[in-house]
Amino acid sequence: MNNDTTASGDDRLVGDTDSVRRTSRFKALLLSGQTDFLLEAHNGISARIGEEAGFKGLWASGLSVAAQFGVRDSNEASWTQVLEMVEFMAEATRIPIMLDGDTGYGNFNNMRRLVRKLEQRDVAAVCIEDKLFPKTNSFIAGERQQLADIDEFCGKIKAGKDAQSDDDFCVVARVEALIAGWGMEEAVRRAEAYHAAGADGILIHSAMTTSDEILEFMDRWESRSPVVIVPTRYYATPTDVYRDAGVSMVIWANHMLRSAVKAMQETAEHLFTHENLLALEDRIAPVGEIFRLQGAAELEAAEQRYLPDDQGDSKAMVLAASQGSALGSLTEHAPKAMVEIRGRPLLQHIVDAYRGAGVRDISVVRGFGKEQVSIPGLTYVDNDAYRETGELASLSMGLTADPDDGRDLTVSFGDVIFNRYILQLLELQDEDFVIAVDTNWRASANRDREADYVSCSEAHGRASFYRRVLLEACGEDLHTDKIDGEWMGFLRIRGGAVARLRGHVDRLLGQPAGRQMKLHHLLDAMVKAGEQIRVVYTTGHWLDVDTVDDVVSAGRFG
Ligand code: SPV
Ligand code: MG
Repeated sequence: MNNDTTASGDDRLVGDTDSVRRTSRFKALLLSGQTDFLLEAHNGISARIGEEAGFKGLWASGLSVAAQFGVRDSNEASWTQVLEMVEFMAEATRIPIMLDGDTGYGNFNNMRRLVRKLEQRDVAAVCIEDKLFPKTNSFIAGERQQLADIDEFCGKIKAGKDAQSDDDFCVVARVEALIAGWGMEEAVRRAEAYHAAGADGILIHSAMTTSDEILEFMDRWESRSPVVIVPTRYYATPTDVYRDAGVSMVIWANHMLRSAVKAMQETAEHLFTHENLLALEDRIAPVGEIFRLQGAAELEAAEQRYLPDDQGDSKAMVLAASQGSALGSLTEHAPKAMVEIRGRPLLQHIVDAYRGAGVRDISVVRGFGKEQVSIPGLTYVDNDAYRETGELASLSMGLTADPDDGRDLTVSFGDVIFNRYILQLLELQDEDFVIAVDTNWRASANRDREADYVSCSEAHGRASFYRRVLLEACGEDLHTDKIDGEWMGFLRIRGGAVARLRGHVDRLLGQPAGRQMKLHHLLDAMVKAGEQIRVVYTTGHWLDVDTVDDVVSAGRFG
């Protein structure tokens, strides 16, 4: 092992801790005496995915970065374009990154500049290969490729090492002699020269489908310095073979790009053929997952800290007083609104959707397990009589606590998650009362679950899109012939009409069964009292979380 280094193989340095520089962590990995793995990444999001999977380091592959730009791995992307991409990768992660620096993009002078620029961008290491600029990927006619002059390449390594200001920045020298058909002797001779010139490690590359060459090199090299390998072609070799041979680092060099390409081809083909998103939706990442990977939550928190406290021109009320007993043990101690979906409470997903649509003033009517409903930044109203009362009573308490300040109000339930698209759809209607209705109501009917069915002035169809469809009746047991859809639980009330809503609520609560009434009773009674409730038809984009199956589906909702 090469001992003339500032970092050692100290395990404490290998961990993903913010306090240890990435350069030091990379160097510690290289020198750890164990076999570690770098995953290829080619942009910020693939880098973050690799980090989340648990990798301790990343390989910014020349092939993959070129490919995601849609160009060839022949230095067609300029070095500054590569640099910019690796900067995004470094920004998206905290683990060390080794850039595949091709030939160093020129001579010793370009190499010096490259190292300085990489250090500025917190890239931990660079690997350069002994070929000529512009290089060609090793797997394209490798045997016909020319190799660099040894002395010239050693000068490049020295220049890179002299240029680094962080002692732990690593320069790995890649030997292409086996690829170019120059034989084992030449490979070892070159590795020795590069090691003597100051390279922190040797990457020995092979295009064979077995690892024979690599293992022979390992025998001959006798651990003079750490060895890095790229088993793209000899993928069938069990990883323990590399471990036993003392390989320091294994690079999975292009597998993120290749898996993404396959998935994109399937999606493109599916969409072109079927002109429909339905069968695809469950097979691809939800949009919410993209937001998460982008760090949307952090921005939201920052907005709360730094933006003026603009309450917006509309507000929301979430009715979340019930226990949700159909969820069994999940809601034994915690209310339904706090059941975790993808690591966050259901209510948080709802709040995120409202905030995403610009609604910042959100009140929540809570009841069962109220002390657990404590997401910051919300206004809470308690319905302590949640066991004896229904949704209507909760709404009444919410309205009583709410100053009628002329702003529009959207009422929804604490167990309904939705895309903000639904809110935008409601907002577009310039009416006193608007509800969202799902045309796909048969899915609920088939599952034999309780649902708020609606009958409307016009069934859903091409024509209804252009017409003003009004609610005619709402209830859980409408006759199938009369059903036009399922109410999703959203009621939007224009500012000036909130007082009228209060009037209807009070009137119903005055009736004997009023305190147990649900909101579908309210809608139905409002229509009977002559109110016009505008219906907006849509399909999907929401989920009523009633059962454990729903919780599972919600995990895929996006
Ligand atoms: C890369 O990932 O760009 C590499 C490794 O250089 S290879 O494609 O195997 O040459
Ligand atoms: Mg490459």
